[in-house]
Amino acid sequence: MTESAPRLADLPGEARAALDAQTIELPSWAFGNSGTRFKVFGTPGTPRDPFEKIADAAQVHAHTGIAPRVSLHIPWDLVDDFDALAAHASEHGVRIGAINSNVFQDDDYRLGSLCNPSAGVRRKAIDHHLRCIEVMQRTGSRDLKIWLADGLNYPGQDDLRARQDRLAEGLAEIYAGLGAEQRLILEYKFFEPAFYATDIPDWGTSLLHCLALGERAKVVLDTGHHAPGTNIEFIVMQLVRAGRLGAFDFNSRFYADDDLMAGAADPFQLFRIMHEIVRVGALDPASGINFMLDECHNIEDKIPGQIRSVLNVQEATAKALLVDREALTKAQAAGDVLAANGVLMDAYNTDVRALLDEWRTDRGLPADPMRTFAESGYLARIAADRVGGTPAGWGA
Ligand code: LRH
Ligand code: MN
Ligand code: MN
Repeated sequence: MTESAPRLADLPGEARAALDAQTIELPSWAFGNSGTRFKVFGTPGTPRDPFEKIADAAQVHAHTGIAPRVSLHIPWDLVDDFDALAAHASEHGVRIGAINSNVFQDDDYRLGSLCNPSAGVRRKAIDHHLRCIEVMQRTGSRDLKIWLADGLNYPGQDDLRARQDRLAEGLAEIYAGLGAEQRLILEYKFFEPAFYATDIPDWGTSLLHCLALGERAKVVLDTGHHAPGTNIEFIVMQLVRAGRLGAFDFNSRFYADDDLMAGAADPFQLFRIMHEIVRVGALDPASGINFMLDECHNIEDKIPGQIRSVLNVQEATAKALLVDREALTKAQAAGDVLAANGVLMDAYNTDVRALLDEWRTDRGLPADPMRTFAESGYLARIAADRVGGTPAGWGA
């Protein structure tokens, strides 16, 4: 059945409220230069420091109205004065979100960080996390986000089990350093940079460590961190069910951890994920799930790349909010396979763009954020203004 595109007024009040409550957090590193191991293509006007990254991120929020926070990565975003950075964010209408600890770029971490066989290197990695917690106090951040590049390239290289024990010990010390309102969110990834065994390869391992740590330890699901064909919405459902889904890192992938714009490779998957979220009302910030992007824009302009990603997540959400839950439950209870599937597909195939244009104009935002940003001249302005200094890059 084809129906004309719904308008905002067609959304039930509850769905409208859910849409209004949605926020998406942007990664500071998406605004710096990035690339592959073959080439990093620079963009004129690339931010030279975290202050400029935040100014760019604020453009995304100004045009979409749903991206009010920026995650930092430490030490990539190390500054002398984090109070000043937080104040700068608020002057630009955004605030600082999760603090990502980076323990994968020093030579010391060749054999890992929290899992390293050397007690001295483990100490250094733990201390770095404790310093990240100090940054969180300054910036008012709730989440300490941990992703470790720890792993092995060859069987026998180190003891798999001993590494888990070291990991548990290190995480416990970090968790104990958190403030009462702060959380530790632990990301998994099945491979890369290690190729034989990763120390936190999957949601089960992350969840086991979180369960051992305590209530304020939750799992981060990065949509690019699974083997091809993995049913990600199943993992979402299971973690939400356990009350342990702390955050998403949204991005798209065709092959490995491609970090492309969310919703670009597989918008249907994004819809299925958002359906599991909407189904249990977990879009509400009170549910404690931080919806973040984790992306790199290797060849496209970064700010519009982030705008497009945010819009894609919002579109998938609006479609999930349009699922006729009553009809779905009825079809499922009757064992009507095709009708149940049809209910989901009807929602997915609905064009929600006009509805969301209306949602924006209602709030005094541009109906077409991509166009309005392109016409704003901001990119030309930063290209002219930001001369001199070193452009920030992934890993800089
Ligand atoms: C690892 C990862 C993790 C890092 C980010 C830069 O692949 O997804 O979240 O912090 O990339
Ligand atoms: Mn990630
Ligand atoms: Mn990743």
